[in-house]
Amino acid sequence: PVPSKVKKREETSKHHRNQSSFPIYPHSKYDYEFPHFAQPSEVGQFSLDQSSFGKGRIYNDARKLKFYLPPKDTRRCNFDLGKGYKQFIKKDEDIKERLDNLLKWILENKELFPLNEDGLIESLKSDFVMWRGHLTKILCTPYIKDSWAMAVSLFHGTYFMSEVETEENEKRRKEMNEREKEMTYWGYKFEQYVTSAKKDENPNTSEPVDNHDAFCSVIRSSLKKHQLLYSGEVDCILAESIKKPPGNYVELKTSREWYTQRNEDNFYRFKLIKWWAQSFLVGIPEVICGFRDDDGIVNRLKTFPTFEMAKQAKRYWSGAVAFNFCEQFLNFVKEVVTVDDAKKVYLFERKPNSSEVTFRVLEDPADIFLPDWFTSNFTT
Ligand code: 0WD
Ligand code: CA
Repeated sequence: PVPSKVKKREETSKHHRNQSSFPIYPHSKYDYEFPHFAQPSEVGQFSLDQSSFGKGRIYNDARKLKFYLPPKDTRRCNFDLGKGYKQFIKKDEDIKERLDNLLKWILENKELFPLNEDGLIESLKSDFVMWRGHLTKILCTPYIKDSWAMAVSLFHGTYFMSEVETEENEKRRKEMNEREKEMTYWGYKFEQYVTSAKKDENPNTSEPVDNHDAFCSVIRSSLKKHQLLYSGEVDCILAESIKKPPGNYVELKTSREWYTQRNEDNFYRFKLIKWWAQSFLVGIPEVICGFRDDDGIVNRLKTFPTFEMAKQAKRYWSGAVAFNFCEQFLNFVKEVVTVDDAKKVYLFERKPNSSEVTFRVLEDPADIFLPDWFTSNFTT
């Protein structure tokens, strides 16, 4: 018979070491005390426009940050989100940006990191580097059945994570009909109705919407022992606030008006968790939603304070489960990804509705996402 001590160790290791899959369920596995998550702190800002894509440049400043300028009566707005759709200057989503703009920010801000005599970066002093949106997806995994795939490379002691579009998501994107395409415009048009480049100027809804334009905040935080460096796109800032970023940032959303109790329940169940995770990660205190009808007309705005969302949706999801799942998943990534080599790419995949995250090594050089122009700035 196997001595009980040995058996016990084997059972524990089965769940923690050298496994090719990581479990998502049951929730009870992750239902314990909320893990320590450090107050997100802003360490940089950058802006993007049409010229930032591909080999283009970023602006190491907040030139694309807009001011939040709500209408006088937030219960009767009458915003037509379809206005100007024909003039939409739309990003080509077939071009994959991966981490490029964030890597450009790192190189433009080398002095924030320890350098050697030749000005080469010794270390990023972070375990993980990624977009905020990647962490949002990981956090929501226990409650949202959508597929995702994250590529990971370990380089100079940092795990870089870059999302890869899944087959299902690509299919959904490519098979959008004309109305669905127009609906993706609505969210950007809403931003234009309530923001302005100058705090003393009214929103201008006559100019074309260009979704290449973006303002990104770069954040440092930590989740238990994992140090995190990530960047997220921020919609606007409160003009009159005594708070400093990210405490004065505002996230804008649109959502279909609630016509039935079921509409409202589904909103709290499936949508609010995404909004909560996204804004909580950056420390954005409020999300302002424009409720629209099926013709794309917004009639009212509603503010959702980030710190109340988890309470409001307590019957549907737990922030502790989301964060404990994420913390353990990052442990799993560190166990699996062991070779420090920018050209070695591991893929972590969550298939639609699947109860596990699996991994494999990608062998196609086209999947390498840390470019030579980036890695050549590090000590050897
Ligand atoms: O897979 C991603 N999420 C990637 C995003 C891969 C590579 C690059 N990016 C870019 C985004 O375009 C954005 O400029 O990184 C920047 C920041 O991303 P994030 O803040 O981490 O992304 P996320 O939190 O998912 O989205 C923030 C906003 C969205 O606002 P809503 O209210 O819908 O959550 O960024 C925009 C969008 O306005 N956005 C995009 N816009 C165009 N194409 C995209 C996209 N693929 N993803 C996010
Ligand atoms: Ca938004």
